[in-house]
Amino acid sequence: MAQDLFQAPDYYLLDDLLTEEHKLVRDAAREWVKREVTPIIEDAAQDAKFPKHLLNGLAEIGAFGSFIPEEYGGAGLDQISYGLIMQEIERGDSGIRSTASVQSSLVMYPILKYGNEEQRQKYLPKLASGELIGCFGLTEPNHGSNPSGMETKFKDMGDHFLLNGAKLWISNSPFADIAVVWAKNEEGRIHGLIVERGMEGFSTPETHHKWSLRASATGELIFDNVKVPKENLLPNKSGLGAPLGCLDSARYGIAWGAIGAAMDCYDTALRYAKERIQFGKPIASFQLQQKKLAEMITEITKAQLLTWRLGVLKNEERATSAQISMAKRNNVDMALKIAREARQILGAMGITGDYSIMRHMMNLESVITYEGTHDIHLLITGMDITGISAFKN
Ligand code: TGC
Ligand code: FAD
Repeated sequence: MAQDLFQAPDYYLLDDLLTEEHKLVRDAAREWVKREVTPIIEDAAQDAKFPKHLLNGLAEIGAFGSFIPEEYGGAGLDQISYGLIMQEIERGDSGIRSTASVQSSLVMYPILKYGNEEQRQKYLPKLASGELIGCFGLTEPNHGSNPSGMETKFKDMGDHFLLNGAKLWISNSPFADIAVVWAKNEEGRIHGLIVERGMEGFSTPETHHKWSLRASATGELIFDNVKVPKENLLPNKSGLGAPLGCLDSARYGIAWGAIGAAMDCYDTALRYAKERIQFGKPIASFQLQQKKLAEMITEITKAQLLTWRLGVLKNEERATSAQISMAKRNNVDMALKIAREARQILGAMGITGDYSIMRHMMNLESVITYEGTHDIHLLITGMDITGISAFKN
């Protein structure tokens, strides 16, 4: 991998909208990515290995539960700081951001919001420090976009619950210590349960041969008559709205993260275009290449503005699920298109691991699929503006 010369584009002087704390948090994450992620990420992706040694550093920069109150070990930061951390980590790699956003939004968030005090005290400080790593099990082999149809179920056995079923495509599952699992009770109501590694009948086989998110470990969660203690049920919210509420937090982080991947592709392509000589001139002097670069910085700037505003609304607890959905869809689509164009600017060099672009491009194929596919998010906006659900008969 070439030296990390990243310079973040800020065409509309958006730094002026950030507080000193935002900039400190963002710059610490940026430096950490340059120092720890860039030098190893290409090999990790080529070898399809999650670089576990990064977990401590992620905890140190506040990437695990930045918005979780300090009394539970979190950093107690606002939503814009959370977004900026996700942006910087995904500038390095979407898979590393996945680990951080799953831990923060899909494991710590439900324990904070839907758990009781005992559960918060037991799990949150250890999740914040990285002593425990979590995963989130919603998707099943037969139920991806429509989680309401889930088949994983649990039965009340008096002194414990008996859990049966399977989850697929679960980030961090192969090494996670705990899983927040969504399952139906005997009445068909969805609840969250904390399942711990080591419980009999619980296994987490890894999913291999991915061309995307290769530096992230993805796997299954299999429950074969797992005895889950009753105190592991998240008591404060049930129904599909409970897991979907966690997705709001994660989708928000992804909206920021995708900007990071796009910024890296743009910055790499701009530098390359100014240095690469063809026909006796830098390729940056050709109008077609300038058009590509001009469109990229325009789209990045629009996404930055959209997402900053969303962060303000989120801080004020006024952001709607539909607004978050729009930002996730727009920004990931924008980043994927930029990755494809940037790859072309680098010609043949763009397909190598000497540059980050092809890795970002392949990663973004997962990012545009998980946390709700691009199409599902279009339909969420459609439902919001028409009042008619395309999902219901
Ligand atoms: P619908 O009838 O619309 O809603 C059911 C209940 O949920 C409420 N609700 C929400 N609540 C909070 N936040 C949201 N975003 C919500 N959206 C809906 C809704 O008000 C209702 O509440 P109530 O009280 O009336 O029961 O549900 P539906 O079955 O029609 O489905 C709607 C749809 C398709 C939008 C939803 O199922 C959906 O978003 N599907 C996409 C599935 C998805 O995103 N899966 C992600 C899995 S996790 C993941 O990918 C992690 S990757 C992590 C990484 O590596 O970074
Ligand atoms: P499907 O739902 O089968 O969709 C297939 C296609 O049909 C898509 O193009 C979709 O847009 C389209 N489609 C579906 N329904 C409609 C409709 N009503 N109208 C129009 N088009 C429709 N899940 C977790 O629970 N936890 C995780 O940690 C997690 N991590 C993941 C990591 C990776 C690397 C990946 C790739 C996925 C991960 N997922 C995770 C799963 C992810 O959330 C699902 O893949 C996603 O929700 C889509 O489900 P699906 O793949 O089953 O596609």
